[in-house]
Formats: sequence, structure tokens, C-alpha cells
Amino acid sequence: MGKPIIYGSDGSPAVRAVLLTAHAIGLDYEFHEINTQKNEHKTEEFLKKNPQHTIPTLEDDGKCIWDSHAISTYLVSKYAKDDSLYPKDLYKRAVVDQRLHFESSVLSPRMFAFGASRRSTDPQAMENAKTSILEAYDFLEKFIGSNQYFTGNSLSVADFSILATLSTMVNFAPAEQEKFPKISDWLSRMTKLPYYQKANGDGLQKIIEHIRKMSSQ
Ligand SMILES: N[C@@H](CCC(=O)N[C@@H](CS)C(=O)NCC(=O)O)C(=O)O
Repeated sequence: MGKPIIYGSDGSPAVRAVLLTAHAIGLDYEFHEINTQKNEHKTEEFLKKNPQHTIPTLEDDGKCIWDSHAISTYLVSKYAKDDSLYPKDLYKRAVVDQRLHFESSVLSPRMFAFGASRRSTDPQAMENAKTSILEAYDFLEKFIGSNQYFTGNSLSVADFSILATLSTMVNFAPAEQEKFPKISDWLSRMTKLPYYQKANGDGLQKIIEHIRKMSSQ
């Protein structure tokens, strides 16, 4: 059996979420670069793996899975030495799942809506998008509560999913320390993970530079 293959580009927050999981569990994987700017996700070969043409896509033992949340939970269930990142306990697992769905259905769409609002002709669009982002930050602040991480006092795949997106968003819609002390503190602790730079920091830097370049054109 060959190594699992992660298809993607590390500028993508969803790809970085999976890379964080892969590094956290010490997965021996291959990374195949898919450049969406060059439409490499729309080739016949890639569409056979993932007809939805999204990155990340995982190929493991000849089978493909996509969506970062599904990939991360699969990788932990199959390859991690224990279940701490995605607990088998049903209640704990449901909490992790809720945070993953929050990232997928609230946080990430609001980030993309903010990006779209920058190109809108409606003068209110950006303000509205910012307000909905601040509401999402407020939810996150409450999710952490008195814990260290988003699902309790140990890391889970939900932290990785939220980290990849939030570390991108705060560059354009800051989560000020005074208003959001818990997520600010969490973010700064997450950047100290030994695999942070390789799994999230490098790709994040690339995408920030790319977005800044595009918006100055
Ligand atoms: N919810 C999906 C989002 C994946 C996604 O939309 N990825 C973007 C890059 S950030 C993509 O593949 N865009 C190209 C396309 O949809 O054709 C996940 O978590 O994997």
C-alpha cells in the first residue's frame, strides 16, 4: 500500500486544515500540488478523483475523499495513535463535529463573503460582511469559554479547521485582543505548535501576499 496522497495547494485554508492534522498525527504522506489558478483541479484525471473539483482531496489506498473536515476525521480515525484529536466518546465527538460544521457553514462562508464584498458596488456590503464576521468571532469566543481549546482542554481537529480559516481572516478583519481575548490568546498559542509554520504559516503567508497583490491592482 502506497502513502496517502493529499492533493491541494497550501494557500487554501481547507488544505492547511488537513496539513495541520497530518502533521499532528505524524502521517507519512505525499503532497501533490494542484494549482487552481491553472485549472489543474478541472482536468479529466482530477475530476475522476473528485467530481466536485475541490481541494483538498485525499487519495488513500486507491480511494478518494474530499472536504477537509471529512479528510481530517478520517485520517485521525485511521492513522492516529489515539483518538484525542477526534474522540470516540459520542458526546465529545458531537462537540468536535459541531465546531467542524460551524467552520464549514458559518466561518468559512463569512470569510468568502467578506472577500466578495470588497468587489461589491454596494457601499454597505463591506460593513455588513464585517459585522457578520465579528458575530462569528463572538461565537468562537463563547465556544472557547474557560477552556484552552475549542472543544475542551486538549487539541482536536476542530482547532485545526478553525485555525486555518481564522489565521487567514484576521489579516483582513482583525480580532482585536480587547474584544476577543480568548481567541487572540488561542491563536497565539496555536502558532507555537512545532508543525505550525510548515503546515499553516508558509501557505498563509503565500495567500496573504497574493490577496494583497490582487487588491492593489
Ligand atoms: N468545504 C470544503 C471547501 C473546499 C474548497 O472550496 N476549496 C477551494 C479552495 S480554498 C476550492 O477547491 N476551490 C476550487 C473549486 O471549488 O473549484 C473543504 O473544507 O474542503
